Amino acid sequence: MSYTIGLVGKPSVGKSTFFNAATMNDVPEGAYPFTTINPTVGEAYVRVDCAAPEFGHTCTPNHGYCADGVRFVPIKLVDVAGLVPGAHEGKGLGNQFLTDLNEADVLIHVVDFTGETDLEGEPTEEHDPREDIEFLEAELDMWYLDILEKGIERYRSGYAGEEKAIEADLAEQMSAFGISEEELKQVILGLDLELDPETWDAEDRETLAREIRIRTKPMVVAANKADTEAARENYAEITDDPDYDHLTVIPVSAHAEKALKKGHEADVLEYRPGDDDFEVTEELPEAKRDGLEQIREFLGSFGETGVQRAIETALFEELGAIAVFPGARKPQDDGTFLQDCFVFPGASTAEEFAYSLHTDIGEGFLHAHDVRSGRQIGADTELDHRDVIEITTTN
Ligand SMILES: Nc1nc2c(ncn2[C@@H]2O[C@H](COP(=O)(O)OP(=O)(O)OP(=O)(O)O)[C@@H](O)[C@H]2O)c(=O)[nH]1
Ligand SMILES: [Mg+2]
Repeated sequence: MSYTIGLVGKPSVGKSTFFNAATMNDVPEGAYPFTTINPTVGEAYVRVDCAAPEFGHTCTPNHGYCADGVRFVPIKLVDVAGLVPGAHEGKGLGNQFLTDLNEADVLIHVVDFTGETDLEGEPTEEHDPREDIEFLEAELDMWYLDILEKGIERYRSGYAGEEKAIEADLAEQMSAFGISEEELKQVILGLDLELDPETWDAEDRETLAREIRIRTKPMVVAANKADTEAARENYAEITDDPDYDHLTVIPVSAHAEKALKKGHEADVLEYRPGDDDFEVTEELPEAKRDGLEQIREFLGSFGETGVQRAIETALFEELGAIAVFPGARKPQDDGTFLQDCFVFPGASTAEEFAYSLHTDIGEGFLHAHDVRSGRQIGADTELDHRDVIEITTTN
């Protein structure tokens, strides 16, 4: 399986710039709203400390790449059109692209922290980025509520005479949310609601829609344009505001990440995505040098450009995913080593891991070994991040 991360936010916040920086694509960027209309899916990466050096080996990745002991494991990133207030009623480009976001397992909300764009993405001054955070959550909630209302409507019209469990039927109607029957039941009961839509009033339905949204679309905030003074001031203020403690806010400069990656590609500097420094390897004109020194200062104060951190925080912390290496206790004859590194749900068991590799491997599961310790582990053992696991099957 592969995870998809969706970039959301109002127009002109830097979603496409972030996307290009992370995936080295070239989708149009512009200081005017709705530069992006159609969604683009690209390959970005999450960093995982490679396990190969612990075995005195270098790895041979099938997907992504490895740079000085850091595996860059591919994941999908989606860039969509900007979202404006009222999108769920068709404002701006409407909510067609919300449907594109349905595929996303987790969201990065890109926010222009300079305060220099209004809620429609038009230039302004001293706009409070907190409003962006509020509006986006509200807009997503209304989109969820629309789907929930439709699900309830369909459930009502189809229910008569059916013997199916109520939550099974409701979960089916709400499959657009990507929520399982069991999860839906938990959410409903967790809110002290009955398993019967007829008993829910308007407020219950709103609360339920919001709860389903929070469960199915975890989110981090990328405080973008942090290379500007204005954005840094807002970042300091908002991360100090106790009302926003529940959010994970990561300072980001999509511009800086893009400049460093382009420089690396053009062989004028050496930079590994997510690192806290880089090395200029060519003579450069003064203006370029100055620009790079400013980026170096930024890295000095924030530790990195924030693009990698935002992606990894979304996947590993908000979503709780883990990365596991399928391995073998004996060396492979063909000289390959740790070819794969898979990202999948945290708390997965050895058997679930086997199934995620292939149904046949899952079905034939006999036992597994932790390759580091050589110890045998059972089917129900929960795996940890960076485990190296060998599966033995009956076939
Ligand atoms: N200073 C600064 N400007 C940025 C950064 N990222 C993006 N921008 C600028 O912000 C403007 C909008 O960038 P886009 O990437 O087109 O924004 P978007 O969110 O994709 O916009 P829509 O497609 O219209 O929704 C452009 O002028 C970018 O150059 C950044 O990290 N720092
Ligand atoms: Mg765009």
